[in-house]
Amino acid sequence: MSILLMGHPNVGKSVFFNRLTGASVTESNYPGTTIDYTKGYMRIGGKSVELIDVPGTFSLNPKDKAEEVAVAMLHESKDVKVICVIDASKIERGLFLALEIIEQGYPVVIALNMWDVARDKHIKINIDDLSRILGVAVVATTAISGEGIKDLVTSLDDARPVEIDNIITNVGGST
Ligand SMILES: Nc1nc2c(ncn2[C@@H]2O[C@H](COP(=O)(O)OP(=O)(O)OP(=O)(O)O)[C@@H](O)[C@H]2O)c(=O)[nH]1
Ligand SMILES: [Mg+2]
Repeated sequence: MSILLMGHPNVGKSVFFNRLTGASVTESNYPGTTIDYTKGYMRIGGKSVELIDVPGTFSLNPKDKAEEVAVAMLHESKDVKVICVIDASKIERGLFLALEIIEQGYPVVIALNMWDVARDKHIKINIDDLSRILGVAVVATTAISGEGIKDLVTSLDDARPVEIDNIITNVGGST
């Protein structure tokens, strides 16, 4: 199994990666490109699992080479779970990507990162509602301080594919 760190550019994916991985980290070129990515190992429940710091992408509809690599890495990985890192202070932009990844059937957990920034800006996000509607774990994180990282890792265990129809039903409210 591999865990992919995915999200927009500059949301904190590499800070997560550095916190989660140990010593044996390798940087590689994606085959046939000049795009770099980093791979290492993290521990989940005593097991060592591959973690990949995927190049930043705004959507699964690639607009440049780095985004093409990000999407290819997602599609080529077998038995994968995705940590979708979102800038909590610009949440609606990041949610679009998270929904795309969920819609393609990948098990996802969402890190609402930059939680310190969102807090300073008095941005209010109802995490429980968001998690209930999407059917995935949503964890507030501040990657630079480590806040929320442990909960995020714990939540990976239970990550499962979600039917997009269920999300649509949840958004519409119960009838
Ligand atoms: N305030 C705050 N800053 C953060 C947090 N997480 C990351 N940063 C900072 O945000 C900047 C971007 O972090 P990176 O980890 O490089 O972001 P990235 O998603 O890997 O960016 P790309 O590799 O360019 O896609 C750095 O200056 C980090 O120190 C956070 O939770 N709070
Ligand atoms: Mg990075």
